Amino acid sequence: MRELEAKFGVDGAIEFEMCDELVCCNIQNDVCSGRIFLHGAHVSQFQPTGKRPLLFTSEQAIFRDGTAIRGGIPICFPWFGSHATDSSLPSHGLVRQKSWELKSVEVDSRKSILELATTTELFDVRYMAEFGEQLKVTLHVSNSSDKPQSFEAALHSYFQLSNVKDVLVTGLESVGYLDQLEPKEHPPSGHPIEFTEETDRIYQSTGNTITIIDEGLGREIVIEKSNSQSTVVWNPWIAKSSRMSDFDDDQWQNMCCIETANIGSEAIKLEPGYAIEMGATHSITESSS
Ligand code: TA6
Repeated sequence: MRELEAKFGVDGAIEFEMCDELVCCNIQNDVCSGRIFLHGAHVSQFQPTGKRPLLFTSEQAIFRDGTAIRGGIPICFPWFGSHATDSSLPSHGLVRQKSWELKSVEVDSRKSILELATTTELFDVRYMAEFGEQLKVTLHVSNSSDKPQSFEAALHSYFQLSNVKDVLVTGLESVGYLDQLEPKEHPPSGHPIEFTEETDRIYQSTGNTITIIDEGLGREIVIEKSNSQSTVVWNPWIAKSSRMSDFDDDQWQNMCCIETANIGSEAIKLEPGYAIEMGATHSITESSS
């Protein structure tokens, strides 16, 4: 950690500490604070100055090698969900449980930009996290092999809510979806999403901006995607929460995931040496009331 502090540390702006077994970087500037782990390049906190935290991180989250952090923004890559052919491989890919290398830090009074990198057998991966008035995260994937390669990716963002039963999610009213729990394809619902049970949906062919309307906290969370054609909406509800050891039984009430992704039929195929970026800009608008 001393090497990180010497190379990247900025007193009061970029500081490193251990969280259990993992190294995290605490970010502070005039407009926000945040936290990112080298483990999984995992953003776990973002809070605009004077506003409530944007992201949900489980109070039971585990911070150690080989375990994905429950909450924040896990990076799912190069596959989403279970591996297509090898059930022994981890859910949601390899990189959220890897230690990434911090490549660069750029700070000024209103913006802190960190770039991290990792590799897999077939890809070079970079991740830019920009902590400012908004939280902007960008995944850059390049095919480092000598053959065309396909991958899935998702920024599996967990958002802090007053109560999931009281929020509305707009932006997907006109998009059909696969209900992963059935599984069954559904036509567009024609209305905002309300959570009344375990919800695990994949919306395809949509780059739409998503808004979480949370009257309980008097705010809206806006997720503007870039280069993403899939959106996953998830809440574990009661039964699944009770089966998650790194998640309190009742915490399902205070979160939902809106995931910026390219998965399934929207998986990305890259020619050798080619690259693509996918990202999301997250912002909070406080209701005028
Ligand atoms: O994105 C929704 C989902 O695929 C759910 O099916 C649920 O498994 C969730 O991700 C969390 O997965 P994880 O491997 O982080 O427990």
